[in-house]
Amino acid sequence: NGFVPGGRSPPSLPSLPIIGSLLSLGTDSPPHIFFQQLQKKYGDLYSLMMGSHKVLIVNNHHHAKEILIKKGKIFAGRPRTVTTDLLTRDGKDIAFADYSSTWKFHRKMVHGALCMFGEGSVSIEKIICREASSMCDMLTESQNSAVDLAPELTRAVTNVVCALCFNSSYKRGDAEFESMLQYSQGIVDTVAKDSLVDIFPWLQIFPNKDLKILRQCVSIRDKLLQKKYEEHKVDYSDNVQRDLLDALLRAKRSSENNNTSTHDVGLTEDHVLMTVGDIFGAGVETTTTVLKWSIAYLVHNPQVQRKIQEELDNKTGKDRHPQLSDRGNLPYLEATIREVLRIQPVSPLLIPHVALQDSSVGEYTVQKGTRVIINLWSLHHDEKEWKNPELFDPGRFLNEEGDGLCCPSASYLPFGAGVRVCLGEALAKMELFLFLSWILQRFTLEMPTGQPLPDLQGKFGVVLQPKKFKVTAKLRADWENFPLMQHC
Ligand code: HEM
Ligand code: PLO
Repeated sequence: NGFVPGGRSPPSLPSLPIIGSLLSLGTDSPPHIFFQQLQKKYGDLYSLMMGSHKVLIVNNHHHAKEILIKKGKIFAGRPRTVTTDLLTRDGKDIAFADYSSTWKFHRKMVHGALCMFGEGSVSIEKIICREASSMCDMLTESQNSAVDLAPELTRAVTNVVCALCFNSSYKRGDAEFESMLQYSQGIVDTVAKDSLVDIFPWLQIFPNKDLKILRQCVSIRDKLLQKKYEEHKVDYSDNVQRDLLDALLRAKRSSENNNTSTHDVGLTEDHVLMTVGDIFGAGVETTTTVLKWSIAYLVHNPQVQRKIQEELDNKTGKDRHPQLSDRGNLPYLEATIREVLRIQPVSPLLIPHVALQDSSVGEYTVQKGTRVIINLWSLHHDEKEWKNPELFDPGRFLNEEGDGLCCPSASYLPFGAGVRVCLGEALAKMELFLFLSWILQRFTLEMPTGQPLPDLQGKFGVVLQPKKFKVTAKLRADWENFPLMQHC
């Protein structure tokens, strides 16, 4: 298991509860930057105490890969925290569930259901294109005025994942969608903060206000999930599988009938609800965040936008919409997506891992129960690995000829790696490619006159979100007379 008897412990910060309070009270630096700065003093692998927990902070890719890949199973645990327990009914989901046979079963099932969609009659590609088309119509309507694209981007992304999870979609202005926007933001703002800051009731480090917001938001989310669940139960049939919820219902039924393969994983109604809640939540918040960051960087870098448009004009042309089979022909757009995921990783500290047994990292011993935080921000901004890491430069992902993709450094893990790797990587990449190519084929995104450029400092939370900003979408020359609504 890699345990080195008598080995050394990693450098440790003085055990100060102050670290916890520094993080919670928001020093000038958010946690991922603060942990990156601590490297100067303690090296790139160090430990610290957060309340009663020992936490190992990992800032380089060799150690990160040793943990996630080579010793993936040893470090596959998740900590239990008050906030994630509230969100997931004590870890009955995938992302915040500890390593167990139920977790393994859920992962396999969801993975299977996501793969199956690629082949079904209503393919994921068709669903994404339908949403991209409706989003482009909206952009045409609000042309030349300053708009916050976030709600429409979120609706488009939500509808893709809604089709996958619940076989349904939301129209503009739908009340249920509006309430989803609100509760989801409330959850993103408050959940999992306590995996960094232990709750010391006596110090009031974790604000009770946050817990109150989280409770309210989770309760609204739960009502929505319950409603979808009841609706599905009514017209469920063993013979048709409409979506992920049907797949989960089927698995639950066969586990109840003591079917050999599933009876020991104990699928309860809570498990079904929490797992579909995970995929719905992850499906919406991550992809939307990356689209918002992409737009922020595109308006900061009009030359990048022009280059993507040139590539689109040359390779896809103007008489048809982009499709997934164009992906190989549009390396500059792919490189731009990779660069956005590098410079603003959605999940800058991943989700904390836990050592399930005594083990080691590099030359250091790690005790069972240690929490491990992989600082993806440090990996993606490592000066030894990336030239001018703070510079937004999609070109770094292109080969010398500029006509193919390359990966200039191994210090790049936007979706994590190993047994806990992101389940939605393929889906997210399809969505990012199609939404961005559809928008940029027709529109140029610009700053409204007199408005400041978007702030490129992210808001730290369970996902690293950009602050709100408005842009104008201008139809490109030749598109004014193009017949609208050519669905793919
Ligand atoms: C986990 C990134 C989109 C579902 C993760 C992790 C990262 C990540 C870094 C944590 C890995 C770890 O803790 O080691 C991203 C990025 C996305 C994205 C950058 C978009 C660009 C999605 C989508 C879905 C999804 C669209 C759902 C369809 C999940 C799930 C987990 C996860 C279920 C938990 C896996 C586990 O703990 O076993 N993702 N994700 N993600 N992601 Fe994603
Ligand atoms: C987003 C808000 C939702 O209301 C609930 C939810 C469920 C799953 C979470 C997701 C939130 C945030 C992003 C997470 C995802 C599981 C995996 C993903 C943490 C909290 C990432 C990026 O790791």
